[in-house]
Amino acid sequence: MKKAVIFGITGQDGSFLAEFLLAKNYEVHGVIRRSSTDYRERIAHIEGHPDFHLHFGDMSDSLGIMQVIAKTRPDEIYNLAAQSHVQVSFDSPEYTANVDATGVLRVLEAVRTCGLEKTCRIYQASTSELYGRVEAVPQNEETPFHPYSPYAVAKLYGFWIIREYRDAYNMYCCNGILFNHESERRGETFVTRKITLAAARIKQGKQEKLYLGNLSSLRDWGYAKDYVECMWLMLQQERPDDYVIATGEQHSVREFCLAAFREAGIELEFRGEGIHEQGIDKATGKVLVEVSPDFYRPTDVVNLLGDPSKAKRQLGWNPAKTSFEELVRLMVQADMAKVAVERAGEKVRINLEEYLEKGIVK
Ligand code: NAP
Ligand code: F7E
Repeated sequence: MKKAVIFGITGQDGSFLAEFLLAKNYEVHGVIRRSSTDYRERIAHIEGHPDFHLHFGDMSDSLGIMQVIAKTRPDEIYNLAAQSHVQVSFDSPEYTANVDATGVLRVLEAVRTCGLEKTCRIYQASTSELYGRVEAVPQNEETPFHPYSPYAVAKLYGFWIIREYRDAYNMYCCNGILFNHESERRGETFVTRKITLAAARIKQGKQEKLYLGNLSSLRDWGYAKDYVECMWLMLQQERPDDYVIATGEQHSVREFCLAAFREAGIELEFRGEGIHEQGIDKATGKVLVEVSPDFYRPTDVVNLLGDPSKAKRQLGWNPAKTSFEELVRLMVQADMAKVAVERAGEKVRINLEEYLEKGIVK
């Protein structure tokens, strides 16, 4: 039985990856940090599984990381832990650097200190944000990086320290350069989930309006559940390497909005420009979407489109498993169901098992 440690187990990707590895008969060890509130809803349904274990640890704490690795002596480590919100990184740049940059180094050094550098394979959650102020479209493994936020600059360190340890110590370390991937478990302040939740709440009369930032920003959005398979595939190859994971299809925030509201039963049309642009309900003439400068970033990444040819060729991965339309549909349907049982002003836990049974969530 293989043993895996997942840093970032409580996040969107961590929860999908844990399910994926348990289905492959791994012993899965997740690292969580202490919090005064319940933040384990994404993994609540697998807690209690005989091969699933949790440990306390924080990416800013070398000793904690070392202890988890020494205790578990894993075959594979997936480092998904990060302060992952780009806008937040402008407000907390030092913390973001500590967790997203130095945190990666702490994991690598812990593996060496425990004498596991010859046996333990490491996956690092790198990101399309590294392309930042893009120098070519589409982006592949050869495209130069131009990070354009404190988050991306921190992740650039993570990318290069993984490469360095691969070369210097011959360790099996890989970077997955993942483009945006979303799901019904996506954090509620990322733009896709913010839109699907708002579409569901507006449709059900529980919200008046949605305020967004740059509607013209372009992203290559995939389904998170499809992407965790690549993380695992990268660690099963003969040699370690870095891979772009993307769908190869691009849409704007505006297009995502139109598709999500349509799925919720509202036909929108956008009128106006820049800060004055509005999304109007065609049936009623009501303004449902407005632009707010609060959601503009000091520097924004606006043209991401990935070329997943290498992952397709070398990992045998299918980037077209879940289409853009299916992704929007599954997110909106999950939020319509969630909002239906939500009382005004109260957040309700998503009962994923129930949703799975009803086929609302794949
Ligand atoms: P997410 O939902 O924000 O999850 C981040 C995880 O990291 C959570 O489990 C969080 O724990 C944990 N974490 C944050 N700070 C930590 C700390 N100081 N110590 C220990 N754990 C900490 O992110 P995601 O969407 O699953 O993304 C997973 C990884 O891929 C991240 O590294 C992200 O930067 C990267 N990435 C994401 C995308 C994407 O589109 N989703 C694309 C490319 C790369 P709490 O629950 O306690 O906050
Ligand atoms: O923004 C624009 C915003 O916050 C996407 C993280 O997982 O993917 C994610 O980072 C775009 C940006 O994701 C709003 O300006 C407009 O251009 O959903 P997001 P992100 O910044 O791309 C990458 C690959 C990661 O690595 C990160 O960890 O949408 N946008 N209006 C908005 N964004 C937000 N959040 N909220 C708005 O109201």
